[in-house]
Amino acid sequence: AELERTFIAIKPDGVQRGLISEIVGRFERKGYKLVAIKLIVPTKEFAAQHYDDLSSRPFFDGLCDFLSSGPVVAMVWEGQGVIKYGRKLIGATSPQASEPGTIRGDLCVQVSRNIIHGSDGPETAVNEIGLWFKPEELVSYTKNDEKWLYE
Ligand code: DAT
Ligand code: MG
Repeated sequence: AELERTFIAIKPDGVQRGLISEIVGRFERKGYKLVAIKLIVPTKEFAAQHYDDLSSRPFFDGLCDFLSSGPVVAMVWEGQGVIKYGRKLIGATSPQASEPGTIRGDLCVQVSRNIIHGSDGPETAVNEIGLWFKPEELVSYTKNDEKWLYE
């Protein structure tokens, strides 16, 4: 099947608000395959590494404090077009600009509390998967529904 993979994280606000199953369910129902998942509290230094492309932005320090403030569900999802379409499922960066029907559009209000992260392209997907997971934490398996999702 399709080996494209993306890094998706439920941020501390999504975990605290009880939205893990809601978010996992949306990726699962779409037809994507979960290949890695863990619950971790990132250090602030780790958060800064994850968001290093935003280090010059005024909200950077608050963003890193927030990401490291509690448990995060780190995941890798696999499937055809999952990087780009995963971003579509998530919605725009600001929940105020996210369409209804998207995760951020349906489930949150403020840009700095937007509950989920998703890789924004093939290169960041590879980098973020490598930052958050060891290779042996990625599980390759055949899922029963693949023959119904892909021809
Ligand atoms: P995205 O998470 O949609 O990829 P991004 O990479 O531009 O967005 O920014 C990363 C996170 O930083 C974003 O999810 C929430 C936070 N953020 C972005 N713009 C912000 C702003 N203007 N004020 C506060 N936080 C912001
Ligand atoms: Mg981003």
